[in-house]
Order: sequence, then C-alpha cells, then structure tokens
Amino acid sequence: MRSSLLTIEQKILAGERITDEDALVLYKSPNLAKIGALANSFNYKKHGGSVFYNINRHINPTNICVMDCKFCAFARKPGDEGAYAYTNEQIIEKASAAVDQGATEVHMVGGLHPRWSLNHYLKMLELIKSKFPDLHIKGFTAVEIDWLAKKSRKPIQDVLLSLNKAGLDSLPGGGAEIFHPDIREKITAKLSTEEWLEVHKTAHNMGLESNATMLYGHVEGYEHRIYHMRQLRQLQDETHGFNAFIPLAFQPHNNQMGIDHYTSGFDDLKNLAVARLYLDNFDHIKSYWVMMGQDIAQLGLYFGANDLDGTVAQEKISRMAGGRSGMSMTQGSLKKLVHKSGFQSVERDTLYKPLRKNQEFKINPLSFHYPFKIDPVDLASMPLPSLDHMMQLATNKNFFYTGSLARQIQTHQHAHTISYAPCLKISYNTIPKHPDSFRSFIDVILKESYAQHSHFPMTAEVDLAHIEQEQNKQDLLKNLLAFIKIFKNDRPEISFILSGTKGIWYLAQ
Ligand code: V47
Repeated sequence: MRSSLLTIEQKILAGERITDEDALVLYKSPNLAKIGALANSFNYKKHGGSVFYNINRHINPTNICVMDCKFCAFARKPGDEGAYAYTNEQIIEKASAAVDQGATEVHMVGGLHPRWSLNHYLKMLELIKSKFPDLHIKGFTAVEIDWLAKKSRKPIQDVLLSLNKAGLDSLPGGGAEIFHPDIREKITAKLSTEEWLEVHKTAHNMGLESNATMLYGHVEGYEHRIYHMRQLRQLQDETHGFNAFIPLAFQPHNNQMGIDHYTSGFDDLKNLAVARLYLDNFDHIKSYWVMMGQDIAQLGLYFGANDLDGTVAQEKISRMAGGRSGMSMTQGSLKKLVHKSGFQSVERDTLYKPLRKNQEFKINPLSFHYPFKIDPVDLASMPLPSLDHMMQLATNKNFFYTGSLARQIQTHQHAHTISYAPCLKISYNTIPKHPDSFRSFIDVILKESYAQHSHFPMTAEVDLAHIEQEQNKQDLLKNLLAFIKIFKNDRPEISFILSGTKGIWYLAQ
C-alpha cells in the first residue's frame, strides 16, 4: 500500500516501525500539527511529561585543526588569528569552574591539533580525573578518536581502552554531520561514515555509551537525512549503545559553502518530530537550544523531544558560526523553560540517571493523548466562537488540541491563507495544454513554492478568472479535470480549490 499520512498514523498507533518511505512522506507533508501530535504522544509513552536537562560545561581544548571542513567556522590553522590551544592548567581551571557551578559533566571536543599525541590526551584526562573524580567526562568525537588511532597506529579499541582508563566516561555525538556520501564529500574530508559508525560500535561493544548527531539545514535534502537516521537506527538495533539523538541546526556564518540562512522553525520542529518517530529505538531526543534557540527548543518539547541538553556554559562552535542563543543558560532559566510549557523538569546525569525532580507536576495524560477528540466548532457562530469554546481554548493543556481548534476557526475565516503553509496560486493560463507535461509542471511549481517558503503549500488554488474565452469549452474542461486528477493523485495531502467566478461561470455555461 502506498504510504500516506493516514497509513503512517495507523502504523504508529499500532506500535509498528515506520519505513524510509514513510519518513519521506512525513518530511514532505505540510501537516506539522498532525506529525507533531503523533511524535508528542510517542514521546509521552516513553517518558510521561518529564523533560531532562543536565548541568554541564563545554571545554573545547583547541580550535587548531588539520582538517578544512567547508561548513566549519570554528577551526583555525596554527598561527592564524584567533587560533588557540589550552594548556592542561587552563583546562583544569575551566573544569574547576564547572564543578564550582554544580556541573556533573564536561563536554570536551576540539580540533585535530597536528602536534597533540594520544599521550597528551591521556595526561589531560588523568589530570581532570585526579582533581575531580566524580565529574563525568563526555569527550572527543569519533573524528578525534579515529585521528588518534591513525596517528598512533593503534586499533580504535586500544585507543578507546586507554582513554577510558585515563578517565573518559562516554562519547558525544559530534562529527557525524551527514552520512550520505554525496553530501558528506561536499562538506567535509573527515572520516567516512563507516569509520564514524565503527568508532561508536567499538565503544558500545566495550560498554562505553555515546550519542549521535545530525547536521541539517545546509545542502542536504530529506532523503539524505533519512539515510543518515537509517544508519543510526541499524547500529542501535545491533548495540543499543546510543543514549540520545541530537539534530544540529546549521548556523550559517563564516562557512565556505556560501550558505547564509538559518533553518526555519517549521523545519526544526518537523525534523525533531520525524526523528522521534523514525528513531524508535533511541530513548532520548534532544531539543538542543544552543543551535535552535530557546523558543523553538521549548516548542520542540511538544514535537517529540524529551531533553534540552544542559546549561552548556562556554559553547564555542555554534557561537563562532553565528549562533544567536548565547553561550550558556542558568539552571533556573532551563527549568523555567520546561515548566512554562507544562512539563516536569528532571535534572539528570550524562547517562540519564535522574538526579532531581524539580517540581511535582500533576501531568494530565490527556494533554498528550492522540488522537484527541475535538468538539466540533460551531461555525455558524463565527466570527465569534462560543464562550464555551473560548474556555476550552484557554484552559485545556493539549497544545495540539488548542492548535487544531484555532486552525479550524482560522481556516473557516481565512479559507486558504493559513499563515504557516500558504496557498499556491496557479493561474489557469500557465497550466500546460497537454496532460503529458502536467507532472513536470507540478514539480516545478511546488519546488518554487518550497524554495520561497521552506515548506510545501497546504492548498493549491487554480484561478480561472482569466481563461482565454475563445477556447473550446469542452477541451478546456477536459484539460482542467485531467490536471486536477493528476495533481490530487500525486499530492493527495494538498487541498485543491478553484477560484475566479468569471471563468467558472463561462465553463458552467
Ligand atoms: O561535530 C559544526 C557541529 C558538532 C556547525 O553528544 C555545527 O550530547 C551547527 O556534537 N552549525 C559539535 N553545527 C556539537 C555536538 C554536540 C552538541 C551538543 C550535545 C552533544 C552530545 C553533541 O557541531 C560538530 C559539528 O557536527 N557543527 N559547525 C555549525 N556551523
């Protein structure tokens, strides 16, 4: 059966795994509310209304790097302005400041310094652990591990064993970028997808847990994101060693790819929701406020995410690439972000052991229920909904319930100009005169609309106002009907309407 929003919904509600084809349908659909509601109820089944965060600090030991990744704004060559390499004393100072602020974790990742050996890393770790034995060190991306293995001519496993012995507790998810080779080779010459996966597989087999990231919003397409997540889902089926998946929204300053736009909130939320539904074997999905901004990250909690990452202090990678959300958040502001959206905040350690429940919330399961029942809106009473409905809108806790009611009213009043998915207007005279050309025409206009709005339209409106009236009415009608049929067959999720009374009158005659 062809995949559609309806068949996917049925699958998810029956607890079945969605396919790559399903994920593509979700990515292409403009129905963000439905996809969000599905991801929200999926997340609720795993975590109830709890949202995790931790108190952590980023330490980027050096930005000097032998690599030249086209997307990266962080790396410098030795001697470049702004190039730095911390001494071990400086690193200890930063770790000490982190502990003073209550951090349970340091997140350490950096460039591939040409003169730093495996021994240098071992000393760094031993020193931190000797001073702060309880501080969890989540350190070094697969890129750094692979580089150390190649440099020291040792197998990955030996490198990981010695790092672990020196104090490394787990691996972060960085360096994954996008696994699809067509895109990967355009943006980076760093380790291959197979090598990235091998590092994490080896770590998992040794009992070291890790995370996984995906860098999106640059030159990749939906298919590449799905390919990326497929590799992760397969490895997770095998090892169960990943804790969290973290989509990283591309920050567009100072790159060599000519990209200057931020991701849209629509794409950030959709991407989180698809990831939640597709990566069914990942326990945790992070709504990473550093890259998405605090507002979208907060909304992300309704789109399948159950973790905000941490206080983060001193994050540099996104900052140097135009990150707009600041370098750190206090624990108080993180908690507020969670509570104001109606969730329970839980401080966790790196491996998701709950440390502190902050506020006893009575979460109403109905807030997350899907499918939810929406009382039919009394459209006859428009433009003012009844007081009863206004009360429901104001007091109920189901984000999507309220959203759907509001949308019914909005659609009723403004028919076809829903602000987040505008109507695609097609003047009848631009439609090809022969059905053989319909598909390529539809493809072009949808792509143009997507390029303009970053999402597909919810409604297509064919305007008959200016039809050339000297045409044969029978031919005109036949062509129009054939167009509608092909359009609806290919894009059933897009509503189709006709406008232009003059033209419709002409045809009716
Ligand atoms: O590996 C680089 C990415 C990663 C940009 O495991 C960029 O818990 C966006 O991996 N725009 C580092 N992203 C960050 C990272 C991470 C962050 C938070 C939590 C965890 C975790 C991991 O940042 C890099 C790269 O993929 N990156 N440049 C940029 N311009």
